[in-house]
Amino acid sequence: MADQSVSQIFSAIADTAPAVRAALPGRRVEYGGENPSGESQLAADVYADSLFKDRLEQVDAVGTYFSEEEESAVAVGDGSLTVAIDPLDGSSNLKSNNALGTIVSVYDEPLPASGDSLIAAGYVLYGPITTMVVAHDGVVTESVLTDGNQEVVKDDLTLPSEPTIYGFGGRIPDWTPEFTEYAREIESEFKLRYGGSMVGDVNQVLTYGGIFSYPAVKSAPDGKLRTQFEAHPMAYIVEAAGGKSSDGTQSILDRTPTEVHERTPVHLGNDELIDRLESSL
Ligand code: AFP
Repeated sequence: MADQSVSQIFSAIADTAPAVRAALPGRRVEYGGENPSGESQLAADVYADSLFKDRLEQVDAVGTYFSEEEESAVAVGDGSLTVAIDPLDGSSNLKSNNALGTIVSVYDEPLPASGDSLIAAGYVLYGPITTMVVAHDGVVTESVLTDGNQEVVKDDLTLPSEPTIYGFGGRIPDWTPEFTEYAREIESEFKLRYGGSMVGDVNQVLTYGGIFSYPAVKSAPDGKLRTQFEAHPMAYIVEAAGGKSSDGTQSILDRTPTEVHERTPVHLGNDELIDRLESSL
């Protein structure tokens, strides 16, 4: 039953993603509003949110839709599942025409909820091609999405065992001394890949092996990224692909936020690099 529900949810995401992508060129302008995290919204953020909500409303298993762009949950049906979504993550990349994505979490509890309540998570990457990565039951699959078509290209995606890249967010002067020291070591061993969109940056880690961090910074001790909408789902995916996640001390999936738009430091990647990070912080 859960398998069928998860597959219906991600079919709905795959069906909607081409329309979201097609709408981007005309929606690079500011919408005039702010999301609940205080960030200004682009017309594309608001439009993507409405497209996903309308489509997920048609999936029987979904009872609640909770978007990063909205203050509170929206009841969309009688189903027992909650879909949390960041409809357009990295939307500031739209101005410079760089990668962006959609992040989707499927919880079997109302939010705020612990990462243990996730039953699936996935993302769409709007890169040169549109791909969708979905984690469920410990298996990660990658598909290529073209209009109306979903072609699985990897049916058991795992993190490469020899990591080669890293991507760290936040301004270097804002990093803590402990994270700065860790970063200096990592910089001497691996190649920098950072694009400012979590989906694009984590996708690179899944492709090449390595580590993505958006650490606690002096001005924002809880980091920048949202637990329910960004950190939990990406941690779920990376752990299902054989890697590790950490908020600096524990798996991100062990975190239960007290409010839905709460933030957390995020570290995702190969086991050895996350272990080293936790002993450095
Ligand atoms: P936007 O959606 O405002 O572009 O933010 C994207 C994001 O939440 C996440 O996708 C990135 O990893 C992170 O912020 C990038 O933050 P910096 O701009 O500080 O590098």
